Amino acid sequence: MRQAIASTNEDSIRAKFDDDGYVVLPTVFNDDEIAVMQQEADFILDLIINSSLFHERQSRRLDIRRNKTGMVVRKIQPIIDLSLSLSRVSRDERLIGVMRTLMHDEPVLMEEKLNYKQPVPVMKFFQVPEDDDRFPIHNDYAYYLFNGYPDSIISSAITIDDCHAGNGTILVFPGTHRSHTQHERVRNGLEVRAETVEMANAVPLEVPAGSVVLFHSMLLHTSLPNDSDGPRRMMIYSHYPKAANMGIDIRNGPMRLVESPWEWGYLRDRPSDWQVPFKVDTADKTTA
Ligand SMILES: O=C(O)CCC(=O)C(=O)O
Ligand SMILES: [Fe+2]
Repeated sequence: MRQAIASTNEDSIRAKFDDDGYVVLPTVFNDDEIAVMQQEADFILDLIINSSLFHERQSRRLDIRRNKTGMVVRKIQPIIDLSLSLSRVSRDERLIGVMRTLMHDEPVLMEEKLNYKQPVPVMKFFQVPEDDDRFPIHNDYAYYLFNGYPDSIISSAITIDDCHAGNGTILVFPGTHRSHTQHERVRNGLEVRAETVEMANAVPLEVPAGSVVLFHSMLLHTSLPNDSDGPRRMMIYSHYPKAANMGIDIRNGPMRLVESPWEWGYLRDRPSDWQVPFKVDTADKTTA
């Protein structure tokens, strides 16, 4: 497999993005900022799982799976209405400035998610079929197409843990962003046909916590299950160029409206002696 190469100045960032469809900006966020992101990720995980258990109703924000070893939280989406710090990150000039250069326009947030790939104890309440935390080979534009969104959307993945082949980091297929690849519907979403790509051309994003990886919406990517015993957390924000005039929070707004009363209900109504059933356990397993 090839190595992901980091870029640091504007010309090389643009050249790399244009050539390969992605660019790595290593350690943009410092250790203190990473620690805050980790605390926020823990807070959101605690809130979403415990409020689901409290109400005996699974939050629609939660993507949780039963795998061979137990359970794994694959993703929580959307999330910035639950965390002031992670909301601020979506507007951070260190992200927005580079995107503005690449888009030639003002980036506007379209959606955001926190991909945890975090092992959790088996909780019988969550009735989910056996599955794992991989993401099939796809580009994000295949999803945007359904809504008629433009291919000029750029996603930025911010690593909250060190990411490497052993914990299910993202694998990208450089250069595949130049045209859209046909997808097929599979159990987990959308996927390209296996013969479309050579796995030998996949580049693992082996990057430390606090890095930013900017992706073109048509770049093919995938990830394998996280085989480590700690989480592999990445925030992924997607921004559109203002000229595309897509409105505010079209994709996730309705979900926030449905879910937030359940979360407020949990925070306000749980008895003070209620034994919290789920405790986040990342203490000595995070890799930042
Ligand atoms: O987090 C990952 O490994 C991949 C995520 C991804 O491709 C997506 O959420 O669209
Ligand atoms: Fe994706």
